[in-house]
Amino acid sequence: MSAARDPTSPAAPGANAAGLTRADYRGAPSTLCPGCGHDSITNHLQTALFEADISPLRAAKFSGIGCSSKTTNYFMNQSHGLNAVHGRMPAIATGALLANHTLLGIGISGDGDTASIGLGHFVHILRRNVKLVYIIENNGVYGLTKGQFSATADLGTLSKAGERNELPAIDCCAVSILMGCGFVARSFSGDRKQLVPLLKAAMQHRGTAVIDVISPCVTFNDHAGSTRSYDYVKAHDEPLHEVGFTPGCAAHAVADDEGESPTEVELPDGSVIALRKLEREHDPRDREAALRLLEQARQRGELVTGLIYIDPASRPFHESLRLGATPLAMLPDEKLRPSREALQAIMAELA
Ligand SMILES: Cc1ncc(C[n+]2csc(CCOP(=O)(O)OP(=O)(O)O)c2C)c(N)n1
Ligand code: SF4
Ligand SMILES: [Mg+2]
Repeated sequence: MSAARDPTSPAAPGANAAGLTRADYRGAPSTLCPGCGHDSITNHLQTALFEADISPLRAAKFSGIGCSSKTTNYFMNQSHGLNAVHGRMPAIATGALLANHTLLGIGISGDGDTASIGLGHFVHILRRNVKLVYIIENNGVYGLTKGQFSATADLGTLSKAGERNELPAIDCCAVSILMGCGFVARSFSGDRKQLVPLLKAAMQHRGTAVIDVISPCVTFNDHAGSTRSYDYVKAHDEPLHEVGFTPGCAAHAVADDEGESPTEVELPDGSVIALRKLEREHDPRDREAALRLLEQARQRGELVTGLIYIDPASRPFHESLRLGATPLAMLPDEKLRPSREALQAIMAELA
């Protein structure tokens, strides 16, 4: 497998615009339990990266600790990658992407990694709006340490041993919206049709793009009484819309058989997210409506999936800091370090 294509050789059959095949987006073989939702997400992520013509050499993968955090090893094995301490993925990603904001950053975290031990770091990456696709592989438990409830476990859900969770869940989508995040989606690891376009849209977002993906743990949280089992999620999944994504082109609405056109959200690069309504009305550009939607879903025990909130005018952290076009990592030493004279002048002032 090679992600660095020789421009003089003809592209392989089935290659994308980067000259790469689907196989170039693979990583090491998974060591997760067969049937784990996290592996389905890896598969959909590889598809999205391939279809979006991403160059693996221009991408950086970040994760924390947990079964979910092992995911970064299972795709694009020629990309940069960094596996952080439990819950610290956002801090590591922030540093790396400030050093080079031209990389495509992909962060993979668990619900424990993000909402339990890492919540403090999560809210600050959202507040800063670092340009990063932030995928939460949410199974409601600490899978790696054998199935304790995480902070996203629903009140009243049962553990494998029959213990009842007595604490309310933290909704990572609601937290994200409240913290100013401009791309907030929820999906299901088993819904390729919804998740692949959401991932492609997230890669174009100018800021942190959170996708909270419900991802059942077949070993510790797939039993009756759990609200994260495959059966429960399939029975309660309420997709908001059919999601389409067209990269880098002008908007064009195509009416369906009933004459209804999709809602189109145009991103700054000209890409278009097309949302074809299903049962209910929801405009993801309306922040208050997005928060109301999540609160109603919580009260009714529904699992709404799709694009919940988007602000296409979102301003990424590197622009707030006015970093300029050249990444810090590429600036020569003389631009990064004060001269000996400048340092001496500062020391003299402080003396
Ligand atoms: C500082 C620290 N505390 C606790 C642990 C033990 N630990 C490892 S993974 C994990 C939870 C992982 O849960 P989650 O992020 O939901 O990932 P999953 O395994 O469910 O995919 C815990 C508590 C650790 N590695 N480091
Ligand atoms: S323990 Fe659960 S989360 Fe971890 S690999 Fe197995 S099924 Fe997946
Ligand atoms: Mg988990």
